Amino acid sequence: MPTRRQLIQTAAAVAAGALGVSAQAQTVNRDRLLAIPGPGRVRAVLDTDTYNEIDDQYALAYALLSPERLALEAIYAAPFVNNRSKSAAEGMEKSYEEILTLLKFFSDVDKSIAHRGSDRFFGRKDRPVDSPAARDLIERAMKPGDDPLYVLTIGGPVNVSSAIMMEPKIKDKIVVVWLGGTPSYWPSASEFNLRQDVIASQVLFDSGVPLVVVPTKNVSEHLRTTVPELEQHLRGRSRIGDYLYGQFLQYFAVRMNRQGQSGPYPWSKVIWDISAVAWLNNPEWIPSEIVPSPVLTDDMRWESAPGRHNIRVANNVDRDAVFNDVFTRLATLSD
Ligand SMILES: [Ca+2]
Repeated sequence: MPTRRQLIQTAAAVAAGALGVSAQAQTVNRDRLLAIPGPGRVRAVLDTDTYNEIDDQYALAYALLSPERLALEAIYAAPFVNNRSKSAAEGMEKSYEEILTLLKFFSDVDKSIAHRGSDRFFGRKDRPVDSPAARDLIERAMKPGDDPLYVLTIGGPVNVSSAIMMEPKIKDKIVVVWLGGTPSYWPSASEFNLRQDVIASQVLFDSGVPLVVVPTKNVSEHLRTTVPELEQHLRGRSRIGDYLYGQFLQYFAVRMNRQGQSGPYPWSKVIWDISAVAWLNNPEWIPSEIVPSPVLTDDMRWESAPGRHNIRVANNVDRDAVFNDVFTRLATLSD
């Protein structure tokens, strides 16, 4: 007769074995989801702090104008705090309103595609923020089928990280494509999207969710454009092109004023957020590699640690190819 102690040891060994198998299955599934997506249409949602400056608007229009590649099922408003918003709730609400403003250009898109997101940031690591966006993402991700849902996240990742914590099973069903942070060789991890909510950003790197990161420094910051370029490729091509051009001019005027520039100045502006959409439209434009996930410290630095799972990280951008695609598609939206 086995003793009680032996029975407990056997049960523990079986449990550990099962855990090992499940961890292995999770790794196999993550590697499958991190593969470069093949041709054809993919399911996607867009998580955007739309009103924080003037680049999310391009990304949203770009996503909706890529229908042969992206089946865009939902758009989530993300919170932000900067000189355009004093609180997470205000930033999220302004983003939601900006999404609705942009959707007016798309008469064939149902407005119910837009969802409000988190009205606050993470206060503690174990307290996700419940929101209509997080709930919609969970419901959408858990639909039966093998096709992953690409979560294009172009703001602070509060909505998606909350959804991952509320229903960890979505990690087997989604791929998060996050525009944010810096390359892990950079001395600081700090950047606007990441520092909006450091805890939410840590969840992305620690949860094991299939993650594609498009860093800002030295990668998406290549995506700069200028007033003369937009005059040539955007202005007068479509109503939405004129809207985006107008926002760009306003932004330009404020910046020049702030810098005390009155004469001609070779100013350019990064349109960061189009990178996440561009990676799906053509992954060759934004080359990437599989690397162990870095650890994001509380004081916003990158550290390496043994035994970390893999993520995919972009390391370059073909700026001309991406803007050519963006401008061509924006010109196709008839009034
Ligand atoms: Ca953004």
